Amino acid sequence: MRKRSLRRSCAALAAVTSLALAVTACGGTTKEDVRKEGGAAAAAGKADPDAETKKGLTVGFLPKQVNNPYFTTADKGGQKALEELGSSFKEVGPSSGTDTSGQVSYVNTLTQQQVDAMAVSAQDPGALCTALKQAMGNGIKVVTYDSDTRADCRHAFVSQASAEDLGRTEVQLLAEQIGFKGKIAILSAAQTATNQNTWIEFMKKELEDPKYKDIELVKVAYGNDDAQQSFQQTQGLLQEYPDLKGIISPTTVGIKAAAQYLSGSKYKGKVKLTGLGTPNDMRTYVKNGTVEAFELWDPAALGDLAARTAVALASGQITGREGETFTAGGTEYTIGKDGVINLGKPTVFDAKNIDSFDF
Ligand code: RAM
Repeated sequence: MRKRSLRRSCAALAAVTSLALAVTACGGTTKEDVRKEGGAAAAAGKADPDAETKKGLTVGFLPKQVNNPYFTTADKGGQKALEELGSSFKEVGPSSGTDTSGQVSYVNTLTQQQVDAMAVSAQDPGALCTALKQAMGNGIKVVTYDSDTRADCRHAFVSQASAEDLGRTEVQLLAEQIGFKGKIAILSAAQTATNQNTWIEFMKKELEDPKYKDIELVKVAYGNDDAQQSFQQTQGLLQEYPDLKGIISPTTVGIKAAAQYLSGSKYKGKVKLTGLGTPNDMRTYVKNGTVEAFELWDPAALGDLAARTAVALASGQITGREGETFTAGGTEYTIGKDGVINLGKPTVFDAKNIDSFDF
């Protein structure tokens, strides 16, 4: 109780003074320390790797979109981990992948409910920052997973895989399928999505290699993680570029809708499609010859690691600083630059292995 009321008075102080001043008064960290040591992690004090894992915590999950099967699977992974650790799970979130103000309201709701930690997949790198900083000012640990915010707006980011690997390998997959020649397009999610935009930057970097000199990226379209819009955007791409050779869709909603469009059109098997999809969504299209290969990580494992990271932060075992280590589900993870924790390597799915996966 005392801790809660201290938190509240510190939060109130943060509201009337500058946050940095309030942090100094409440936690002994100066603005200068925060700047030097890397933002949110520095403000969180010192890690004690031997601290006991706390039980009875509440962790709120806030995905980009609640009615997206990818997040349903991811967040179930988080729920299972929290149950195992003796803590509670809750989930809130918008139904549209482009509702940043909705996400802000949900952050504020979780803060008002005084959760111990929140795991957020951000629709936009900056839009949630004020709300997340207020949450952190109230002692709430903030983990981003799947799609990051700016590094100073959270304690740690649980990343599905190296963003560079993901971006580059999607180009490599498509280039092989189209014989390193022809026009290609990208069908992305929301225009502001941190994760997709980072991957697209790396796709463009990969395309700078002279071996791709005969490939031309003609357009990046946005389907907003909405099935209908993604379907229509695919149709639009083929209308605008009838000689298109391939599409990369780095979103589970986008790739499924694009596959659906292609498989019912004269472009089936001719226009190649790859990107990030779930095996269960894509099985039909691999089997009917629309799609050769695509990739993804295990979304449930991502949610699991996000939950365990949130609990490690709330238990004081880590603060999010580079070099700190913690054990999650029997594996040791080291926090990298800017508080990034990598889940591992993605899997490439094709006709040979797709039936061994069920998610
Ligand atoms: C969609 C979302 C999510 C992304 C996956 C690949 O479900 O945009 O953020 O990680 O696709």
